[in-house]
Amino acid sequence: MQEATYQKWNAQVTAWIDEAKANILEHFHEPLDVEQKSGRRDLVTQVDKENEQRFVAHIRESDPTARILGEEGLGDDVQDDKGRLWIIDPLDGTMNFVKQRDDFAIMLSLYIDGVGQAAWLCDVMGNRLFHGAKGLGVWLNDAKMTAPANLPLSEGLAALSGPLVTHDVDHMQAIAAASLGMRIVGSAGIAFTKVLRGQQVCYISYLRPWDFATGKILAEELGLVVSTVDGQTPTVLSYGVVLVATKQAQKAIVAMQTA
Ligand code: 2AM
Ligand code: CA
Ligand code: CA
Ligand code: CA
Repeated sequence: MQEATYQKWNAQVTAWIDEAKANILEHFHEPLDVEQKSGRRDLVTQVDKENEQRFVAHIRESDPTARILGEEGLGDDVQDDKGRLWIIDPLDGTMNFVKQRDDFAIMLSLYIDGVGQAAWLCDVMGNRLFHGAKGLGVWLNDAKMTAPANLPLSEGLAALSGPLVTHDVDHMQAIAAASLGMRIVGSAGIAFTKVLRGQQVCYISYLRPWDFATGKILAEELGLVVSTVDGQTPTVLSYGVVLVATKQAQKAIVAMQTA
């Protein structure tokens, strides 16, 4: 993406995110309107829906020919990745928001013909906005980020998802044992930020497009790898067990699937 185009989008999307943050903070000390989706651990609140509705309205106005894939279904019915596609997770880590009022994120990204162009990932309570564009680099707020060290799995912390570890899916317990320690944060967005910053060498979870599309653009721009747990390239419309990792950690994790 051209730098001038990115700067234009960055100014707009940052303003949309500030509005979403303000909406979250308005509801912060009140009981939330919480509904279950697929089960008691899969929640949605009015804040998720209000944020998505506002993002969709802003995108419709600023980028009228684009399609929108939003978790709460207020965008379009997207079945392919052709053309301009915005992918939105209006509140990532809803369980954390409901139970902790901490460790949740807002994620938006723009893809064109399946290729990631620009991404915004906001750690709301940490006041950290990770943003960047293909070919231009990644910023944490106003500071340009440098690529994290390419550490092996054995020399770093591994972020895994609770259900995958509990049921030992895809050798998760062996991966945890091979690392320096396991961490579980409960938000895909926040987990991605820790790998971007070099605090953790991998994050592995069962993810849907809006959970990884934004982090993927930022991670790849910093020399990290995003793949399925068996080493395939996920498309922005795929879902399954997806990882973000240093190159060395990714190799070790993929090798453990066939060992
Ligand atoms: P969400 O909060 O936006 O739904 C931990 O639950 C992480 O996995 C969160 O980032 C959450 O995103 C995501 N996730 C993906 N599918 C989920 C599901 N079916 N139930 C709960 N969380 C899910
Ligand atoms: Ca959800
Ligand atoms: Ca999510
Ligand atoms: Ca969400």
